[in-house]
Amino acid sequence: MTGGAGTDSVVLRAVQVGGRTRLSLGDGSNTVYADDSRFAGPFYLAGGRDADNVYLDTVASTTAATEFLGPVLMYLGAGDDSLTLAGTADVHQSVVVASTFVAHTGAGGFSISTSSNVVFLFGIRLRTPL
Ligand SMILES: [Ca+2]
Repeated sequence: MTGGAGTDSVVLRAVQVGGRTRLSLGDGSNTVYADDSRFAGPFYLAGGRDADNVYLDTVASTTAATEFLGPVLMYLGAGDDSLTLAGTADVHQSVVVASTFVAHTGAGGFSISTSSNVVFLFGIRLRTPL
């Protein structure tokens, strides 16, 4: 999926991706929601300049987690970016990561929010190099 220079909003709800997921959203303020979804292959997300906000399994009152079985790589680019991993209202606001999870942030601010419902299998940790 490729977005242009304008504002892009991507909502993935109960999506099952068997292969590679690639979201190249370009400049402009981009927002990505993924809930109750399963990404079996590598997950790549690139935002350009401007603010990018990524919400992974933050919708309450669902019955499933969001699972990343392959490596996750995000380039959020310049601008004030945020990454929210799971909500706190119920246990099904949950993110399961089975491989690596790397988020690169560019110039500008970056905030990350996680909850206890984030599970990194095999001792993998979230890494956010600047
Ligand atoms: Ca959920």
